[in-house]
Amino acid sequence: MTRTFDLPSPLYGILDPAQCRGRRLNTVLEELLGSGVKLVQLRFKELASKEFLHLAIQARRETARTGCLLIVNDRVDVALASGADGIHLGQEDLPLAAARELMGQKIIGISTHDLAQALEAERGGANYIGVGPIFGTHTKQTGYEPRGLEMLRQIRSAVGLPIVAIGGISEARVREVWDAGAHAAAMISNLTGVEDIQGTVRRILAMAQPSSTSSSSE
Ligand code: TZP
Ligand code: MG
Repeated sequence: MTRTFDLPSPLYGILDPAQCRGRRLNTVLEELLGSGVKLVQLRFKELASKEFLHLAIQARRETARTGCLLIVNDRVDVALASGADGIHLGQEDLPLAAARELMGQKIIGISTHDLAQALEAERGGANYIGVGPIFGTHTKQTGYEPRGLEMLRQIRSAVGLPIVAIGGISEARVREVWDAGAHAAAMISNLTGVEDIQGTVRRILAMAQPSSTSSSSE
């Protein structure tokens, strides 16, 4: 299948109000953007639609200023109404084919937890896949045991789509997931929940080697 999209960055920042240590979402987003994050997802599980859209429109404005891609979790309606670049969907969310009808050429990312799901997402025309949880995490009750780096390697060798590893990834372990084949590492608590967000982002981006990011060498 022809690849339609390359991730713009080896770091995928996910903004979840429950993981921001009580800091304002706009403040955390500013810190992410100010330190060079080029791929951000809004993951607002508990927010009313009106508030979600309001924040997504603000985030759209800010991300557009810095050339950062904006992905909305779960809510195709909010993604479209805010002008976001794409949507991220789990296995229980709107099916990929239905989302594609609505999203047109915009980015669709699909969470996957094993090789079969990863291949199905590729066949269905996803633009990238999330793979996880790689390590143990307290941020989400995933219902899955940590998948580990071996599954990441297996999926990387079988699937041509850009791969985003997720689940328990910290600054100390980010290199492991890149080395195992992830084009980007998605981070929530160890990114927006740390004291020094900007320093953390800068160190992670500095660690990224061109050969481990996206498909520039493929
Ligand atoms: N999907 C699989 S694990 C996870 C999601 C949304 C949570 C990852 O959060 P953290 O804090 O980076 O472990
Ligand atoms: Mg979901």
